[in-house]
Amino acid sequence: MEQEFEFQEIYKQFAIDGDFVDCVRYGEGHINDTFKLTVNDGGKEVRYILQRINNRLFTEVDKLMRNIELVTAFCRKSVEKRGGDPMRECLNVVPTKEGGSYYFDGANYFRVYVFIENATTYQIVRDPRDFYESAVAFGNFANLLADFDASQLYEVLPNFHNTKVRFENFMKAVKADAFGRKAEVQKEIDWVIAHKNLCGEIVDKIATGKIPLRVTHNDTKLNNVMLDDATGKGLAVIDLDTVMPGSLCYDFGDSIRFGCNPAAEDEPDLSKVNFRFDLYETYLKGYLSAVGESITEEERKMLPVGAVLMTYECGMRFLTDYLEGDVYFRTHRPKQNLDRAHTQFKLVDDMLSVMDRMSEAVTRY
Ligand code: ADP
Ligand code: GN1
Ligand code: MG
Repeated sequence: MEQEFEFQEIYKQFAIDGDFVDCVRYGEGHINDTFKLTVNDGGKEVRYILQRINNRLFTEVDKLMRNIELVTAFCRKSVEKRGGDPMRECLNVVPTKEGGSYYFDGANYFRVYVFIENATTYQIVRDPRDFYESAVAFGNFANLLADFDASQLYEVLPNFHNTKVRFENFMKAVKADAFGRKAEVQKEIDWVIAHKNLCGEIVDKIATGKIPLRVTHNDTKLNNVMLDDATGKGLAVIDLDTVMPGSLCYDFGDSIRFGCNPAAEDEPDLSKVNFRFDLYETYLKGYLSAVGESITEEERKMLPVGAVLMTYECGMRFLTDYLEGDVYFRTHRPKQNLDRAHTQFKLVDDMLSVMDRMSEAVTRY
């Protein structure tokens, strides 16, 4: 049963003009509770995004929102500089009536964003052009963040893409077997362990300075970029909760993980799940055209590894959550996290079988 919130009371806390019309669940994010809020302002319907921040995960909401204010302010300036529309091309936090960036009702934390109209987020690539445009948008975002002072940002989720730490957490979940699900997924556990060697591929290069740590988005799936309905171009990169130190290879890799699969992330029928190499090339081309000069040779070389690694890590995280009783990623049905893990493992197998071609493609663009 979905939790109900007193939306009429909550919206009043924010600097929003107009009368409450409704507030309904929106989008397909796995972490926050997202709602579309509609108000009537003098006969005109105006929409907002209202989110309950997942404070089980983001325990320091103050610092999280400070990060978001810094990043959105930075983004706004750059959009203004190039003559763009900062109300559509960036996320805009709507303040509370007291001037804060979020509202705490004693139990839950809420924030409001200006609704970006006439733009869409996609769950699956329908048209390669959309995927290309998403690559350009994320590449531009990376390029933009290259000038952002990392020391300003608080690391909200430390070790977010530290795959070695993720593996340790996975093994803890296996050992604890808190929900008695281990026996059922022994084959999957063995698969994860058999691929353990992947874990250090990028983390170790960051540790030795071979790959630079940068300010990155860290959650670059297709449904975290809005495409303009009129032009089809990437309009705004959203979901800025995880903007933190990371690697370009992670951001590139996470987009590939999500977008190069023609089926849903939780598709139970694995015959529908496969790694579409043509879409990989499409994304690679768009990303490299936009990411700018700052990408190093080593980062370029490691882009395909980033794709395998993000997919492996995400599958491991889904399986961890399944073992821990589905407490992290939102689920709508039993075994959804297990289905999600399966799709990721299938994609890793597919990618590993074409690694040479993936690397060769990098040298072409
Ligand atoms: P989560 O962290 O749970 O993934 P998101 O911030 O990505 O939450 O929001 C979930 C979905 O809500 C997005 O995929 C997008 O479709 C929609 N959304 C988020 N922010 C906006 C916005 N400012 N304007 C329009 N739609 C938005
Ligand atoms: C979560 O919030 P959302 O749905 O964009 C998760 C990502 C995973 C993704 C898998 C903060 O992203 O790390 O890759 O699900 N976000 C967080 O779809 O853990
Ligand atoms: Mg999201």
